[in-house]
Amino acid sequence: MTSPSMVQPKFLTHGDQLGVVAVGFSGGQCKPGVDAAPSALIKNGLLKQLRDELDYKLFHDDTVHSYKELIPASDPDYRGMKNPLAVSAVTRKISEQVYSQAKEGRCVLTLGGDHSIAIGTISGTAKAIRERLGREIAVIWVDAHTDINTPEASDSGNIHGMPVSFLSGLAKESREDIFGWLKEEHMISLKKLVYIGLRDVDRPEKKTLRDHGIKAFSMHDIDRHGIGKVMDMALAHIGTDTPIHLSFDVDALDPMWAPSTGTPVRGGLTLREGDFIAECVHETGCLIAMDLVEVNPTLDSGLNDIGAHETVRAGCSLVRCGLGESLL
Ligand SMILES: [Mn+2]
Repeated sequence: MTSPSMVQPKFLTHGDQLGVVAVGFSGGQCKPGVDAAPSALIKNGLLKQLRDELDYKLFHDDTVHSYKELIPASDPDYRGMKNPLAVSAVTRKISEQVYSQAKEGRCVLTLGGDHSIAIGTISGTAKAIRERLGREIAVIWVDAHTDINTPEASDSGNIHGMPVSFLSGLAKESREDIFGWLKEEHMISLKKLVYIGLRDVDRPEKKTLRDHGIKAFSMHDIDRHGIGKVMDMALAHIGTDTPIHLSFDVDALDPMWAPSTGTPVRGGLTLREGDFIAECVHETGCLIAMDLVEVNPTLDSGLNDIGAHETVRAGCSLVRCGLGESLL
């Protein structure tokens, strides 16, 4: 049983409203199937639960967007990036979709899709909150990876490993059709970024974390302090007076709980630790948007789709916790 949240949202004018953007896009990496996640999550009852159990009024166009019309016939590598035109065009469109929901003063849930889509979601909320409240947003990035590679530093060229570098201005590009559309109003500050759950960080990314003093809690920190203390420290870093965008990559969870994802890494969060992170962010009253990404229901550990089903269930649970479900 669940009941509507008692938490008063600090930065939303319509706490009972939820904008939903369903993004069936997988072009930020090479494995097909992550585009099937929104439908799988919705089929598993997620939106119905948010409406019927958590009492949200949903603002959703009842469409899982594939953005086919934005994908060019030819999309050669550029600065080592794969599908640069497609990912840029799609994330630009997502940015507008999320912005148009966030500017109404409602919370925005985006169901991905691979993590490249965060270029769209976070730029959209950053712009809307600047316009509405004159504030910068904080980002809590829950992930096994930092996704902060620059195009030149990336081994794979997959843009789902680069969103934070474009959002923060670490990676720059003047071509309008390859992320040059990202302007000051879309950007975030590395000072207001917090990572949780890290355990597979590339060498150049480690240097970036150190050079910029980025707040990051790896699995080592969670082992040392416990997730309760880590959340206290993470939220203390952001402060109680800052709107929070929660970008949750399901691969932060251990593959035991979420095996069906493109880049699983052992030694991750339990489902309860993941839910706890989302619950804590909700309790702040500062949440203005949440992404759930990298659920890939077509990748499975083998036994009768159990892995895919469990991953979808885990994703639904994370979202419900972020949006106010509590155990008691
Ligand atoms: Mn990620």
